This record gives sequence, structure tokens and C-alpha cells, in this order.
Amino acid sequence: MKITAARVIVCCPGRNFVTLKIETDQGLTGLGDATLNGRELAVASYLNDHVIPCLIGRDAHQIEDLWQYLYKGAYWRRGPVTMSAIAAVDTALWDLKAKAAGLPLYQLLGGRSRSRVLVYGHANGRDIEHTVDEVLRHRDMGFQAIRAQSGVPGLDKVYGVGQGGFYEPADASLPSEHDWSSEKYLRHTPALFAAVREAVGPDVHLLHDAHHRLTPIEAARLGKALEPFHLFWLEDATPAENPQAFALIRQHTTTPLAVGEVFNSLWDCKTLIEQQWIDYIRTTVVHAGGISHLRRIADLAALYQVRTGCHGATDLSPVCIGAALHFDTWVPNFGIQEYMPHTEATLAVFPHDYRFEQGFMYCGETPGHGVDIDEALAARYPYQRAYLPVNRLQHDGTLWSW
Ligand code: CS2
Ligand code: MG
Repeated sequence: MKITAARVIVCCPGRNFVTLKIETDQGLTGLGDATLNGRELAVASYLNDHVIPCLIGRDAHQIEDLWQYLYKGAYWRRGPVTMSAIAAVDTALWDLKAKAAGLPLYQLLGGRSRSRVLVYGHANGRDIEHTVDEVLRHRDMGFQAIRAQSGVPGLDKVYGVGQGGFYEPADASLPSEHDWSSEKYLRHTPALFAAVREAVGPDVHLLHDAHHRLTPIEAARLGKALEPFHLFWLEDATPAENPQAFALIRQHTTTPLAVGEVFNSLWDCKTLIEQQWIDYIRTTVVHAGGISHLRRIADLAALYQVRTGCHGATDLSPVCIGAALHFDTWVPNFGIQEYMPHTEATLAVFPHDYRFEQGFMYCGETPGHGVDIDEALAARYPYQRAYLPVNRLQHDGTLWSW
């Protein structure tokens, strides 16, 4: 099955997406997501100008050799742009191989390990009361796991809190600047979970994303303060460039820790997993080198009883979510999958064979990963430059993690 053509489709049905489409001499096509929020065109160029010329004429069945070719052959290894580009090719090739075999992707990975995929939903509110209402609304929608994020008194904008329902942080043609105060957040967040746990009871899994904003000792303090509320996980409690930071957090709290959505390779995860400093690895198909590399990360994690908790925000396209659900259906050390519903406009551009039902998601039996793209419809939504915000400390304007 020879690759005869490949092209990058950039569209913006509510937010920007970058999709790679590979065509073959057997008339089969494969799709891969290459969306890197706020840096979309960098990956599109990497694919168009550097990767696609190398694909034409190659055997689409040689997934592993092509992965190694694009990884080692680049000389300049890793990083979000390179690994998102490799991920798009890898995902499209797995889609093609599964279509050529006439099988849904999870079958090629080794078949089902579970009948359905536990997902968590996003409940966010202006304040504690509004967030409690949103958590209860998600519980009533059937979610058994809910992430709670709320506004913080004294801060105008905080991560995860949108203006009603749909939340897209990349919202401006230049980065908007937000104020941050860890002290205000640390005072507020335990009170939030006291109210949420009180309202929702013991059986619903509760999750929270600290979104990389705390120092290691602040993260230890938060983890400890949240222990009475038995969180499923505390996510990205501190930036993870320095894995040792998590040793300090571990010393002080048993709150489970999740990390990895900004990781691009096994090397970013290795120390945290081997040292048992995390409980869930959040790497996902589009930013961690595709299905081939994500499997390696999951296999290492399994040795240490670390489970998967793939990133699934709306800036990951339905192509990524479709492929991730097949991965989740197969992976033995599955933990949970993030689920943020895309807009109707996005779902129309990406016809897909997966569904949400009562707190779980189900991938379909369509050969491949089950997601396609309507190119004519996509063409109606041209790219619009959009950046993620930046954070500055409220008291002196110091640039901080967003
Ligand atoms: C977040 C993301 O869903 C999450 O866990 O951390 O929404 C993240 O902010 C975006 O993907 C950034 O593009
Ligand atoms: Mg996150």
C-alpha cells in the first residue's frame, strides 16, 4: 500500500484544528490530528515543508520504520512541534492499516480490555455555589467522574472557568494577560472541594487541575489540604520540567497525582513513573508521538502500576479523541479519559463513530479510528490566529505559568 499523496487541512470551526490526510494507491485514506494549541501553523509547516516530501512513495504499512525515520531521521529529536507532526503521520498510518485489515483500530492493538471507557467531565463555575450546581448537573448527566474548577475571589480570570458551557482558552489574536495569586487560590480551593464533596457525596470521582501554577511546596500543601475529600487526582500540581519536584509533593500527601498533557515523549515521563512520583500519566495521541509511542509510555507505566489518563480537551481534534478511545479500549493499565464535548460545528466537520453515554464513551466498529473529515465544510472555516493567555503574579507582574 504505497503513499501517493498527503496534505494538511487547517480549519477553524469554533477553534483551529490541523489535520493530516494521507492517500494511498489502494484508494484508502488515513487521518491524523496535528493540532498544537496556539502554535498550529508551526506543525502545519513542519508537515508540509519537511515531512510530506519524505512520505510520498513509501509503504504505508511500515508504521514503525516510518516512526523511527521521522524521529531519528530528524536529527533534532522531541519537542511539541516535531512530536505532534510525527503523531499525525503515525495516527494516519494506524488508521490506514486498520482500514486495510477491515478492523476497528482497537482490534489491531490487541482487542478489547474493557466494554466501555470511563470519562470525566468538566464542571466549572464563577464561585463555589455555581461550581457545586455544575457538578450536580454533570452527575445528573451520568458522569461518574467530574473535574471541578471555580473562580477564585480576588482573581478576574482563572484557568478552566469559561463564560457558560464551552471553554476555549485560546481566545485572542495576541496573548491576553491574566493575574495570578497562589495564596488566594490555596485559601479557596480546599473550601471548594469541601462544598463539592458535601453536595455530591462519596461515590462520584472528583478531579482538579492546578494547571502547573504552584511551587512544589505549595503543591504539597494543596495535596495535603485536599486529602479529606479523596480526589481521584490532582493534576499538573507544579511544572514538571524538574521531576524531583514531585518527590517533595509525595513526601507530604497521598492525594493521587496526574501529569503529562504537555509531555511529548517517553523521556519526559520516565523518571516520574520509575520513581512512583505520579499515579496517572496524561500523555495523549496527538502530542506524544501517536499511537506507537503512547503504547510505549503506557507499557512502561504498567510496570509501576501507573495508569493512563489521556488528555482530551477541545483543542485536541475529534481525530485525536477517536484514536484515543481505541487506545483506551485496549490499554491494560487504563485509568480514565478526559472528555470535553466539541462544538456542533466541529463535530459536523469531523464525522465520527464514537459516542458518550451515561458517563462512559464508546468507540465504534468502523474500520480504522472511526473519524473522517468533510473537507468542503472545513474549507468554510478559515484559520484564525489565536493564542493561549499568559499569567503574571498579581502583586508585581512577574511572568508565571498559565
Ligand atoms: C487542560 C487543557 O484539559 C486540561 O486538562 O489542561 O484544557 C489545556 O489548558 C489546554 O489543552 C491547552 O491548550
Ligand atoms: Mg490539564
